[in-house]
Amino acid sequence: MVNKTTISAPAGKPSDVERIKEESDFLRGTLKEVMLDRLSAGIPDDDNRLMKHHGSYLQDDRDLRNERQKQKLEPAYQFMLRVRMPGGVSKPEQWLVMDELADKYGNGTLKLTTRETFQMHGILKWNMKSTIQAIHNSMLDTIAACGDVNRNVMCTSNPYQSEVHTEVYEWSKKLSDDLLPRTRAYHEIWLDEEKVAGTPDVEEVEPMYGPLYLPRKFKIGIAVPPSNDIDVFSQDLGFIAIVEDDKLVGFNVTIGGGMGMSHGDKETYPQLGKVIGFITPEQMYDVAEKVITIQRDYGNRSERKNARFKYTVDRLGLETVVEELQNRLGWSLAEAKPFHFDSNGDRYGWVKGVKGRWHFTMFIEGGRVADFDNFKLKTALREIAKVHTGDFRLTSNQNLIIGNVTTQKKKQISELIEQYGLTDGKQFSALRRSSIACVALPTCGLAMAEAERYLPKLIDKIDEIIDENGLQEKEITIRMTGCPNGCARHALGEIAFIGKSPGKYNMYLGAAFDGSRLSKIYRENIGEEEILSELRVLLSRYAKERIDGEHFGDFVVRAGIVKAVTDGTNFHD
Ligand code: SRM
Ligand code: SF4
Repeated sequence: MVNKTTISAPAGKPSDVERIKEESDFLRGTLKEVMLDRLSAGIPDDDNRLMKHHGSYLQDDRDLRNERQKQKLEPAYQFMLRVRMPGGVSKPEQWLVMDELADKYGNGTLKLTTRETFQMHGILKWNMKSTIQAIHNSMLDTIAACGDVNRNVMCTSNPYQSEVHTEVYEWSKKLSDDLLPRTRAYHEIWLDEEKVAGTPDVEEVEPMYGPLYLPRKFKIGIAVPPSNDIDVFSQDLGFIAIVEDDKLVGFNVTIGGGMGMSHGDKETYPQLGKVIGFITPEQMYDVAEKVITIQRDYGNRSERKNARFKYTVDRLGLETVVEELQNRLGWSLAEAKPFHFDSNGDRYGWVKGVKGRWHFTMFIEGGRVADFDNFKLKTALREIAKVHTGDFRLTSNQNLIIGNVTTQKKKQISELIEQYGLTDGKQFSALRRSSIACVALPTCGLAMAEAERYLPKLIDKIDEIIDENGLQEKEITIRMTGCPNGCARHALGEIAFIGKSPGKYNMYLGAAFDGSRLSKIYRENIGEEEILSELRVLLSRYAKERIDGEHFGDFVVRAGIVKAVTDGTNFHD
């Protein structure tokens, strides 16, 4: 083992969340009881912390906050619920369940998230158990979708395009299942399983996590080059599939990526994961388990803002962490193999994959599935799910693939696509097709400004500049978040906006189109007018001065408009 005197967790009083986990009896707390309490639609803070490990958060409708305060009512409490769905793959029957639950218990919409899963909003406390049970009956669950554990494992979408994609999807599923917490708390609280813990002969243990779980959330993603759709360098632990002679031979491993930061706090920053070596597929679980235990043992349990694995890696040093990993494994990683990414976006429209199956990638703006006034998106997808015999794949860019369509079914599905005006995005600018926005207001309690509700309107105006400069077909990634937590992976958008206060954003530029370089702050605290006037100058320069095939992010760096950031520790310089 690495010399213990040189490697340790930061000293300091454990954060309150550590106490809550410790006292929780393996994530039970008093959740069972408080969910039955009809006096309030909310739950106490301690239980809400535990609730995250069950895939949910208590929120309130922020659009109603002031009015309810004036009326001396408690906030309009409601729950957000996130599904664990590795690789984003859902069967049509599961889609129909989610669609129905959103109407029956949620706010009538579904959010396709940046980690390839469903979120529902607006669920009242008294409906939570029925909702979770219905999800469970559809063979999905919400275990560990949030909380201080490993989250939904992502993998590059379009798994049916080649046998390799199918194989990689299977690995992501296996990893997600094998890394689940072992506590039966979820089954007892939501699924009425009888309590085992505390009974005389049964001692509950968490062999990998231990009773305190991890210091913070932990995220894993698997990319299949040339697509870096899952932004592998933003993951705590990433795997890059290496394919030789059409066969999956293994994965390069990356560690220490992450996007979150706080405004004005230089101790926090987004970071890119670093490639540390190559492993075979069979070694994947071992590597994941050992990396997680390193974070369990050495992560910061005192200061949650610095508790992510990226800070552990930066504090201990990459070499030390790799040495510790190899000591724990008892073997060394092989040298990393060459790979090449060309984009972190999605490829739209119909594509024919292996076994003659078809896949249609459609653009879903902001990942919001709803019935809008002139666009019945939710109904359309329900009608497709009723006849579809393949699957749905939620992408990490908040889009949707109607996957694995047989040639016989293609005609029927194409007709529904046309009938409801579903879109491969081709009628929009390539910039709009390359946009992502986090949820933000009205449900996210941390939002400082709008994102999902505002970005489409801002893009309407940016599109005018795009048209003036003949850039309609230029894919430029644009991302907006309502706060610096980075849920839309802003630091990897060629143009990015981070909410500061209502209507005001920090503007970032210069990330690489393939997700391998971070963006850099360009303007602080600006509103729409300034955003547009800045973009007018930048996009016009890009139109005139770019070299052949040059992406916008590369252009702004080459032109000296912003500095290149390849290491998050320089993010604020
Ligand atoms: Fe996130 C917290 C939404 C992907 C970094 N995120 C939240 C919460 C739960 C707010 C809260 O803690 O009260 C948001 C719920 C809003 C709502 O009303 O639904 C929220 N995050 C989302 C989603 C739904 C955004 C979206 O529009 O798609 C994404 C759900 C993913 C999923 O299915 O699991 C989502 N969040 C991400 C990502 C992107 C990713 O993982 O690829 C990141 C950046 C990557 C990373 O983790 O470094 C991200 N979310 C955060 C953070 C900052 C963590 C940090 O390192 O500091 C927070 C705040 C926190 O944990 O304290 C956060
Ligand atoms: Fe909420 Fe901030 Fe995440 Fe947006 S980035 S969903 S505002 S936590």
